[in-house]
Amino acid sequence: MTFHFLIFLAHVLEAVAFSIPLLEPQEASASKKAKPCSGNTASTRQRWCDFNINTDYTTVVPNTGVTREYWFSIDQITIAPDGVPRFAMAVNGTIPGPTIFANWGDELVIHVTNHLQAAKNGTSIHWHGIRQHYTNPSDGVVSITQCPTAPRSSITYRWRAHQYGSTWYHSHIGLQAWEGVFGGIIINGPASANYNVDKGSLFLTDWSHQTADELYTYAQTQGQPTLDNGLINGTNVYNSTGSRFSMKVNKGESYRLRIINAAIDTHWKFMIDNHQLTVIGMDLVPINPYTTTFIDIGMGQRYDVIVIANQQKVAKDFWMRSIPQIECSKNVNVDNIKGIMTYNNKARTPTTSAFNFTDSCIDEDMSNLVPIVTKSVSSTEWSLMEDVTETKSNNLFRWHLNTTTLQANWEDPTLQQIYNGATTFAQSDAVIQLPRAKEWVYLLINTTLSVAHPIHLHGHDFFLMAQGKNPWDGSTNCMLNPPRRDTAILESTGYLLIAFETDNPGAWLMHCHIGWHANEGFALQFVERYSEAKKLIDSQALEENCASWKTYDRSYNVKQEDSGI
Ligand SMILES: *[C@@H]1O[C@H](CO)[C@@H](O)[C@H](O)[C@H]1NC(C)=O
Ligand SMILES: *[C@@H]1O[C@H](CO)[C@@H](O)[C@H](O)[C@H]1NC(C)=O
Ligand SMILES: *[C@@H]1O[C@H](CO)[C@@H](O)[C@H](O)[C@H]1NC(C)=O
Ligand SMILES: *[C@@H]1O[C@H](CO)[C@@H](O)[C@H](O)[C@H]1NC(C)=O
Ligand SMILES: *[C@@H]1O[C@H](CO)[C@@H](O)[C@H](O)[C@H]1NC(C)=O
Ligand SMILES: *[C@@H]1O[C@H](CO)[C@@H](O)[C@H](O)[C@H]1NC(C)=O
Ligand SMILES: *[C@@H]1O[C@H](CO)[C@@H](O)[C@H](O)[C@H]1NC(C)=O
Ligand SMILES: [Cu+2]
Repeated sequence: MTFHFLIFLAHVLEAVAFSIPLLEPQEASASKKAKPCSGNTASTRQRWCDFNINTDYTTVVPNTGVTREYWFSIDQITIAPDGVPRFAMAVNGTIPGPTIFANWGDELVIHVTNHLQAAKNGTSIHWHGIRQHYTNPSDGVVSITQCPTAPRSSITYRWRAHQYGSTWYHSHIGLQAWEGVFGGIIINGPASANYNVDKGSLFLTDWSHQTADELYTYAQTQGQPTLDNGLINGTNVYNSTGSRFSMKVNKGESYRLRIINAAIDTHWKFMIDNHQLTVIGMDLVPINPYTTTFIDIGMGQRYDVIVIANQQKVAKDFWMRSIPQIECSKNVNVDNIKGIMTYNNKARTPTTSAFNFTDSCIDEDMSNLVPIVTKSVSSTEWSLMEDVTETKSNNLFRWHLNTTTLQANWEDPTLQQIYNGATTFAQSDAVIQLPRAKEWVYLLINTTLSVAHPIHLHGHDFFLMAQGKNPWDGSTNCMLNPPRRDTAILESTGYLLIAFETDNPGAWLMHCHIGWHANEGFALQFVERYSEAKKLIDSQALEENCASWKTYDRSYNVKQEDSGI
């Protein structure tokens, strides 16, 4: 109770300070004349116009008055990122797709047109990590917030950049994200340390010469397939073909890299030989900077790092290494997923050595991940426990949370069911209802199996309360300012305790970000504040998109062969 009162007080204070409180959507869009904002400079990164790195972005958002509109075409292509040609799917023909750039507070409108008619694939785009505060219908997850968007049809997503930092968008149907349908999102705002140059997104992906859809049969029957290769920002070498990613730096300058793990089933350690990395953010949460020789990055996670080019006396060319951790990843090109950071104009083959590391699939140390904007967790109103198991039925692997494996229907998304007034959901929809506002949910996930899983929650940054190997002794992080993010690792034979507040009505998926596992049912959904969620639905847009999919499906008889997400 005391806690709720404090939160209320904080809102009022901020409203006085900035006159732009963000409590409910009506107030968020209540327009005040927008001022042009010049952002910050290399030596004032903590500032952002009238705001700064300490501004609580969960309650305050700059009113920029700017709407950024993008048009995406989802295409089928042949591509040879490592010299070996392959069929792929991509946004506007490139892997990664075009980057979305915005400023903190901008409105985004993105129109997506499906051109996957030959593959007969529906599509959707999910804006990973974007809070979608009161815009759940734009979350872009088939079977949950929409039907698949049919070939030759379009869909429009609208959301506001309430957070800032680095993230990505990707398809959220079947394995399409890992056929190449993804790209970066950069939302400019303050940063917790200074740097000279923003180098943009740096995607770490695994890659195979067969498509993910082709490998899925093996994944379902035999388990984890061995992948051929990995790419750094969409390129690498394989058997002396292809070309390496290279990045030019000038001595004495500092560079920001926005590192994203977009792999289907690879946990990376990332490092640049001889250079320290200063980590300034995880997912979309700015943190107190800390320095390390490498980062552990799980699927779906992001780290913002600053590299200072101060090793020119050691060499002119350095390896950038993306190293699959063999405890949980299988790759035939483990030692050669590399790019080059060069102080020259043209990169030459480096002779530098890697920092020492121990192979493992774990998160960065929790004690290093201290958010700048301090937030506290309250004691729980909802304690949920989910154990993770795997079974074979009809000879195919399925993942279960508390014995439930998600099997949702493309043509009957949760939001449609809610709009139609459904009060109960099928067991196979794996719904947990959270009917009341401003309550705290604690969710413990644990497993006896020796497989690690990156757990991703939509619509919220959760608080990381406990994480490690079984048995859990019951202790948790301090309630004051634990790490906050949208994806965290459930270690093999381990546990993960996360907490979040019911502050965002909608149908929100929580799932493992390993592509195979999500397809095999490792997911559940929270229906948060049902009656308010219902009011957010644009039934005409939802129904038109579903109608065009159903018409397409009747003509082409498309088979749904996965969990539906
Ligand atoms: C993507 O392609 C579409 C259609 O060809 C084009 O209109 C649009 O400008 C492109 N978008 C970007 C961000 O490159
Ligand atoms: C997309 O097309 C591929 C290749 O035709 C197919 O294997 C896959 O199942 C389709 N995926 C979806 C989500 O329809
Ligand atoms: C990676 O590719 C994206 C998209 O093409 C580009 O915006 C970005 O600058 C590249 N990253 C680096 C570090 O070069
Ligand atoms: C790679 O090169 C080796 C040695 O030249 C050759 O045996 C092998 O077949 C090649 N692999 C592929 C996939 O091209
Ligand atoms: C890695 O460890 C070995 C053995 O302890 C040591 O000789 C070597 O210098 C270390 N390498 C680096 C880059 O720290
Ligand atoms: C999961 O199962 C456990 C053990 O049966 C039970 O205590 C718990 O409430 C279940 N969790 C949910 C979210 O249903
Ligand atoms: C998960 O944790 C709970 C609470 O500590 C414990 O009772 C349960 O046995 C654990 N389950 C697994 C699969 O480790
Ligand atoms: Cu998993």
